[in-house]
Amino acid sequence: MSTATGSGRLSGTTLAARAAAVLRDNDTGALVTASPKLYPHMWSWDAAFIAIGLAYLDVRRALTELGTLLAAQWSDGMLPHIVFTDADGYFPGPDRWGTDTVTRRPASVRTSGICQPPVHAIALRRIVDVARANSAVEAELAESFTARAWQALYRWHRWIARHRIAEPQGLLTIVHGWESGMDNSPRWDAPYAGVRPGPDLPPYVRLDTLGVDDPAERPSDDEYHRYLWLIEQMRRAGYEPAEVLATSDFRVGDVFSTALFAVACDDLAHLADDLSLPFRAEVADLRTWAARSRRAVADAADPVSGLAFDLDLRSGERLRTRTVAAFAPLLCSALAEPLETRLLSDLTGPDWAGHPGLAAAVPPSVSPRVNGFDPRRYWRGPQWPVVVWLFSFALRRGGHTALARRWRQEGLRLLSDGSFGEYYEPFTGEPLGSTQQSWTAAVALDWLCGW
Ligand code: 9WN
Repeated sequence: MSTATGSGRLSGTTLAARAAAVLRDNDTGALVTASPKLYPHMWSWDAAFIAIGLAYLDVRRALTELGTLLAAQWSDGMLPHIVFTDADGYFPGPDRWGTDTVTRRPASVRTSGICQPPVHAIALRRIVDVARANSAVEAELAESFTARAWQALYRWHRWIARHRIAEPQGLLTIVHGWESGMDNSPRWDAPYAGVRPGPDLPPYVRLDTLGVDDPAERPSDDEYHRYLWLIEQMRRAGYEPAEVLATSDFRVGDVFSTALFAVACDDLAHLADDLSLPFRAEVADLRTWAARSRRAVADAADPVSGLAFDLDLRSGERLRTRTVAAFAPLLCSALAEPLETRLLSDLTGPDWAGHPGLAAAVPPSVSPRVNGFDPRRYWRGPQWPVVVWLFSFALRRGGHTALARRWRQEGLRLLSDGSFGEYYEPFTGEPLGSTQQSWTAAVALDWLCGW
């Protein structure tokens, strides 16, 4: 564990203790809310990262987190992006989603009707590794959970493969910016321009802007109107996967989610092999989906820069916006040399993590040198610890150990004031959005205790 990091910053030990306190304070027993004020529910991809963080405190509790999410899985395999608690204060809540009448949703929980990036098998594999390093008892707990949960995770991946892989390109299709986890990223500006809210959109009042110091740190009202319209369209389509794809004003092939799907498929297959689980045909499917997705990311990459670009499936337009998601090939090792080195030097260079003005040398969500970069507004410029963690983790696995360690160090520097911001102003290091954000605390724990 690292020691003191400099003036005004917490030592590694204190930071880990504070991160653990965040997860404990946000714990309702069955789930850790994404944050106490702004997000008092469980979010799908947050839960995966949170489970990794929990593994350093209590493996059993980490597995419960994944179990809670899987208990909300719809009967067709979809893992919903929000599992609602009884708390008020978040909009859109379950009534607005209107999923109560959907019979594919388990009756015991209220959920949203879309999904988020499929990082759960990546988390489970990580937790198994942590458990094995901890003790034989925890290893046994994690392994037996894996044997029990494996098929549910497979069904989740199969749902994606069946309903959300758009051929011939093979990219994972999203039907709402929220499904990417990068809600208002400029990646989605062009597709959102084609979303035209109807006059019959029921009225609503935003609550999210009340949970932050400055509403300018959140998406705009105009963006929210489109977000709500897409929900309305899906609700009218009964959240039927084929009907949603046919009727949604937003249908985009997402390179970042595709790369994560490739890695998650391989990790789930690896777990079955590692534990000798009797799922040979399913493992073969997973390997096929992984290879197909990796190829789709490679095909989406520019042959000169290596940057991978999303595809608007409605207009056919390649979305050449320079955001951190364009480095998706690095997540799943999709590119051969010299393109991988090209991408790495771009991402570490002055347009990105090597920009001379950054408070911590990790990639922001959008390059400061791109028109429209906004250092304070959500996914349009700030640094997101969880994204940095994903790249550091992938780079370490891919053998780029020195860079992975550097980003771990710089990522910890970003978090070292101990407030666990949702995202950070890249030039000042100011925490923005929510504080006590659970997944930020979780990645801090992994960087501090697992490397
Ligand atoms: C909408 C919970 C979630 C994250 C997303 C992040 C934000 C929600 C919101 O918060 O999205 O899903 O209301 O803004 O963009 O990645 O999972 O932390």
